Amino acid sequence: LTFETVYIGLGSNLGNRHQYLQRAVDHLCVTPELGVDQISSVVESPALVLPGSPPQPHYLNAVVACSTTLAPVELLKACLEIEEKLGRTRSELVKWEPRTVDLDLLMWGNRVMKSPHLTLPHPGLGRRAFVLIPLSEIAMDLRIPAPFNCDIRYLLDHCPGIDSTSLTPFQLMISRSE
Ligand code: PH2
Ligand code: MG
Ligand code: MG
Repeated sequence: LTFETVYIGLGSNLGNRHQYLQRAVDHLCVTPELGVDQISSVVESPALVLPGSPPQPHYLNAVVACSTTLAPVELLKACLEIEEKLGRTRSELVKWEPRTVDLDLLMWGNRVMKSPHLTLPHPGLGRRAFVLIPLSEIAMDLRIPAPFNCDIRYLLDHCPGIDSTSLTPFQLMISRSE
């Protein structure tokens, strides 16, 4: 059985944002064939919105490192199920609506893939301070494969929005069931 190290980005900008992130972690912790190994700090940033769309509440974001035997698409499905359990709704028309919780598969080992439903590594990873800051905290030496082909530090050094992304005192805990 091979365990892959995977990184999942968590985000929330609706309702009790901290509680939604913790509940997402709790659901990951009880997901079969998956263990949560590390959790980053929680950062806050203005919502990145598509050009021309109305402003949105600020986001809390964090990144978790997990070990799993789930294949990429199985893991994606598990993440979508957690979003659904936590009241996430998706509009057919509007992309990037405010959401209770968002779980994004950032990296699955060093797998590179592009399909209509899943691209690895996550295509937005290099331009998102709210991903790179927490990710670098738990995986500073991580090398990101194609099309990035560089390490986290390089991406951080070239990322916009660093100054508008701040650490918060919120903490997320790995829930251990006896
Ligand atoms: N996620 C989005 C769109 N915009 N902005 C911030 N600050 N954080 C996010 O997680 C985020 C966003 C789409 O998933
Ligand atoms: Mg997202
Ligand atoms: Mg998403």
